[in-house]
Amino acid sequence: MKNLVISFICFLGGYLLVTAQDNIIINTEGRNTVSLNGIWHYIIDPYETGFYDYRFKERRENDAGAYWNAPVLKEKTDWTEHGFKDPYPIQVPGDWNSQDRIFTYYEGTVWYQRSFDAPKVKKAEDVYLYFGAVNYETHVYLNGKKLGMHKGGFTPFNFKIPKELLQKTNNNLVVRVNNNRYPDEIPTVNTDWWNYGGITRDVKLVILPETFVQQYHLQLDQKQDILTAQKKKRFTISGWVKLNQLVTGGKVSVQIPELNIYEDYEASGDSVKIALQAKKIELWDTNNPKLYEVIISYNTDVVKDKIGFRKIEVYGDKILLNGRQIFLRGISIHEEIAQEVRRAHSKQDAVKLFGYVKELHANMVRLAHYPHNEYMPRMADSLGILVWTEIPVYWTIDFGNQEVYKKAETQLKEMITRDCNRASVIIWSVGNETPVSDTRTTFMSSLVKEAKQLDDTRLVSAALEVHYIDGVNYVDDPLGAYTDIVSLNEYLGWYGALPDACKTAKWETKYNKPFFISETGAGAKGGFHDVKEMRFSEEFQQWYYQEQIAMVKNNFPDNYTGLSPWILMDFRSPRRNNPEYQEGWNRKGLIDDKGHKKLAFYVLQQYYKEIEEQEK
Ligand code: GCB
Repeated sequence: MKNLVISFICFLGGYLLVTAQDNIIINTEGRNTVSLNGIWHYIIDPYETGFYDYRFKERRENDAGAYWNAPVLKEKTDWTEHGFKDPYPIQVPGDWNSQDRIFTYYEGTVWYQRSFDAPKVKKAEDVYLYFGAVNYETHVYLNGKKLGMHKGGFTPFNFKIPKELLQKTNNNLVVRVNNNRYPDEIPTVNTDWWNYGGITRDVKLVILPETFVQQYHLQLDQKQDILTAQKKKRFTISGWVKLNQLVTGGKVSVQIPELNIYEDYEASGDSVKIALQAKKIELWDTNNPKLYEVIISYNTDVVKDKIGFRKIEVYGDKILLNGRQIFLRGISIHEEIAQEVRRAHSKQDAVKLFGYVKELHANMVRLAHYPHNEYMPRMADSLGILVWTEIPVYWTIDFGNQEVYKKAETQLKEMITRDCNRASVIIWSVGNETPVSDTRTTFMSSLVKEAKQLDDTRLVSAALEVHYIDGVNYVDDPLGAYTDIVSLNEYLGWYGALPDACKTAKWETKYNKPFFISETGAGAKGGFHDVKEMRFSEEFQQWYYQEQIAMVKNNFPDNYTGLSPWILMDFRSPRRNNPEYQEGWNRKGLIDDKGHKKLAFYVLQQYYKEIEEQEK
């Protein structure tokens, strides 16, 4: 037994234990929960009347006009100007835009309400209220009291419900959601995707002992040489377990029964450093996504997870998975079910999206441009699909603003905290197509450093842009000096030239690092056929993919390590208003909004099959 006792304020081999998002409860699926999904009620509140009084001052907690307070009407003469009732039902989880025509273009405040009965708890247990994600700003009230607020549309958050606040029955839960866009938020005002508002992911009560295992990070130790570990049959799994509060004793234990690991640690402070030895580990790989049951406990609190162990690293200009060079056959995905014009949020949605990914013979997905729901990386874990996941630092963020940096950093920490045990996640991306300037490079490189400090078991990247210099497509963005992989979005043949420009294009990168195409794509309206020169025809898109693939095969730098074309499916975008071909959709999907596969799908599929064959 090892007794590694550490205080809660120190760094652990590169892991920063104290973060702004220290209170996120991870792996809620492995917990005792009560779902609050289902039908809620809503009020659309464009003037924010429920929040501000007639002088536009924030309402006091007990103000009867505040929408978090349920109206109490005793006499006939009593009156109210708000209330949550049928016929104003809204489905949670779910974006509001897709639920009723009155919401289609709505951006602003919507109040959500539902009531619930207290779950059965033991005396020494607490109830937490957990949200998978709400876009964008959320204020949460229970029985007239504010539990807290959160900003950021794609990451989880939770609040402890004070014991004295929880009633046996009929607890009145009210959530104010606002999805207005602001220049100093993340993302900012301008995006090429739909700003779906609402409680877009699962909501649940999580029942936990007073002291519980809140977060943990267990991965193969990045410092060990994986081939030596395999040869010598000596692997180290390292990381940490964090409790929700400071303790002065008690036992943290980590068990991986299949590996015969049963280790106890004496707890002190709120964190324990973990180092486990194993003789033989079946490594998690794309063709063998082995997951082990891991049981972590503190005294009576027990949480189970399924974790894969693998090593991802960069060696020169190659990416190695478990010491073996890999080529990323990727595809970019937005969190959307195009056929239903809505955000994706469920396990079934993940099954659907990954079904297409598998059909394409891809081994990697870029989850663009924000952290997707947790079902996605979990499913990727079980299918052996590698994942790039990203924070919505997109285009022209207010890079000079420290407050904005803090918001980006918070989202980065929340993303890493939630997904740091997913073997499939190999790349944290700190942003997309940010315009080069010193201020921006300071901002972005600080995020890269932060990501590395929080987690050294993955690679860090960002999607960069290309510059044309003397007839050469040159990737020299100074941010490339900081990232592990130099990733590039390029649209040669769509924006600017025609696809056959690929034949003579010259490509160079300043960096001797893996060179990855994080985006390439062309628009086509599904079912529209014409000659290949006709923009928006399926034939044009097919031609584009043929030329791009020929280019990367024959005419690309040697450090080319893969691609994640733009994009699996057509997706909604307010920026795409060609009345014939787009109608509010970005049409670069390989699959259209009816689920119909366009010709280009098969071109990419063929390329991926060929690579797969060669790798056998
Ligand atoms: C890009 C962006 C992506 C857009 C895409 C496009 O470079 O990263 O968000 O949707 O181009 O279709 O132009």
